[in-house]
Amino acid sequence: MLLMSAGALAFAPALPAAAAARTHTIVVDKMKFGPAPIGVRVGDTVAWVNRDIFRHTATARNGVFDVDLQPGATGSAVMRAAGTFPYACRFHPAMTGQIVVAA
Ligand SMILES: [Cu+2]
Repeated sequence: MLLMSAGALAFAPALPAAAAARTHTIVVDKMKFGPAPIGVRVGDTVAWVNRDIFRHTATARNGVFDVDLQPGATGSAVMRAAGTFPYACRFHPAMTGQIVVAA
């Protein structure tokens, strides 16, 4: 209970009437994309932080984003449309993820 009210207070100033664009971070580690971010909206940025020693990409299946991720680097893409966007790494097809973007 105490924890929930503290959280609500902390979040209150971050949610203005017209939500400002935000950046959502996905960590790439041990050949896996981290969990899909929650609450992505059109205009938000998704950033992938590659903690692996391998080069990866975050490549949307429909081509709306294709982010090159050098080892240790961060790459990002702005979500320009609403929808569900499955993506994968071009070098490691078993690495998959999904971004859900709300209008
Ligand atoms: Cu990869």
